[in-house]
Amino acid sequence: MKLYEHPFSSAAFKCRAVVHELGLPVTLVTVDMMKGEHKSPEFLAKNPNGKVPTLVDDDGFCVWESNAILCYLAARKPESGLLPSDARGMAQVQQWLQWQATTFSLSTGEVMSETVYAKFFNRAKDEAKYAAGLEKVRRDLALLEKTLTGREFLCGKLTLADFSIVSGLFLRTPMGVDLEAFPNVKAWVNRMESRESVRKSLPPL
Ligand SMILES: N[C@@H](CCC(=O)N[C@@H](CS)C(=O)NCC(=O)O)C(=O)O
Repeated sequence: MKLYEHPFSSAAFKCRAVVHELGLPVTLVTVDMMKGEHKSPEFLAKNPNGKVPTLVDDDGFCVWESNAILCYLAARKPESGLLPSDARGMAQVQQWLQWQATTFSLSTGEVMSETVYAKFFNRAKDEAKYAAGLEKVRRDLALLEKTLTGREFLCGKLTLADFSIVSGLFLRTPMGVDLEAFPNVKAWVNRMESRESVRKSLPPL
């Protein structure tokens, strides 16, 4: 399998972490986004959205959207328990994957846009947009804080939900996101970032 990705993409980061966690034979292929490789006809044939990450299996089967890629990877090793097969366990993981895609990726994306991306693209930070984004991130962190009361992981034990959601926080320092007011979240992020699979997936910052 090949994972087309970029070191600074949070969506790619979670896929790399699950690849390492499961020890799957996946070759990482960096897509040169500055050169627009992700919009080339060759890449669009794999993912018509022109985005990373994109996974291509050995027989040419393609899957895109990072949370779908996580499910495809976890299905290779069901014994890992990262994607439970019982109805309730699976629904709980899906609940968090969908919350990540529809809610947390948007709030963290707004903050990232006014910090990391603004700096990268040499554009001025819009303070009002930044403040509004940060408020939404804090709203989401409060939900995670409550969920993590008395639990080590979001669904009780380690699942795809943890990898998917923690990916929104790996750039928290340049994003100006402070976890001091969220001790359960802080402990959980530290727990996740102490895993070798996650550490190996962090980009050189
Ligand atoms: N919802 C997608 C988001 C993927 C995404 O937005 N990737 C960014 C990099 S983090 C990208 O490829 N952007 C290029 C573009 O939108 O043109 C996922 O989870 O895979």
